[in-house]
Amino acid sequence: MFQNFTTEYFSKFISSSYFPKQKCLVPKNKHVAIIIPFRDPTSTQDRTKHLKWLLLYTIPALIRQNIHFRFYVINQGGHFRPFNRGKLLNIGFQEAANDGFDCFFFHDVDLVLEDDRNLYLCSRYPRHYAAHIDKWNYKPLYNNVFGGIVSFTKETFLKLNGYSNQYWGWGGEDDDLHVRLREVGYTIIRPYDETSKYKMISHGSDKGNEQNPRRHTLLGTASKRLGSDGLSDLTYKVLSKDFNTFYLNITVDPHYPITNFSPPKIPADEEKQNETEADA
Ligand SMILES: [Mn+2]
Repeated sequence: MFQNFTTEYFSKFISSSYFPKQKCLVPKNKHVAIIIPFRDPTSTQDRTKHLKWLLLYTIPALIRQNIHFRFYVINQGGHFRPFNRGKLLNIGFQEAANDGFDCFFFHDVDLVLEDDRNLYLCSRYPRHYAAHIDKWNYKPLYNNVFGGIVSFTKETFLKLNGYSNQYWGWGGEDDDLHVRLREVGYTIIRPYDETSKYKMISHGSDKGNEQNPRRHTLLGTASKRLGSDGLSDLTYKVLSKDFNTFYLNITVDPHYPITNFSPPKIPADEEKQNETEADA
């Protein structure tokens, strides 16, 4: 899988971060944390393969861009609950900010950049990177689409109070973030079309990440929740932290609220564990 990496590349990754040799030309926001929300419920390890492909293509590109970076893979552990992309990204932000990173990419595992000129850097404005994807003919799926990959400086992400923590299951958290963006006074900025192109690794829908039936209702109150729902009320438990050669793997329990509404269906054998989880 990693046959393209030379020994020199490996030796650069001893602390699972890459530090450029040359003095970086970018004066600030040069410590880039790439945060990947993750869980692999497939028997065929599909999501794990996606992660390897992503790293295989993206790491050499970032090295060529002379960027100091680290991949944070935030793996949803604990009881098998609906996936919560937004909350995992908040957790990744928190962990990476604690480690001193000041530029954050919130990055899906199945999007691979096509062009080295697509620089992984933060500007003072939040940017949406994943508007031009092969699957959608390299056109934004809708006007205000803000999913897939976005970049933020620490200051800006804090202003938005991060993502909402309340979207359990597929959908809505990215549009909620866009509402926050507008509330704070930003508009969507995208890198130049020609270079910011992505391939999406094709996949089916994941078990435990079924469409969240509450997402439209939640979206209706997005601006009201900005101050109270996000980084400010984020709770989670780190279950394990493993420094792999190419990324930091953090497995977390994202504290699924036991008093929750009607969640998307969970397989029956997982349902039995419900009563033990009162630590939310
Ligand atoms: Mn996908």
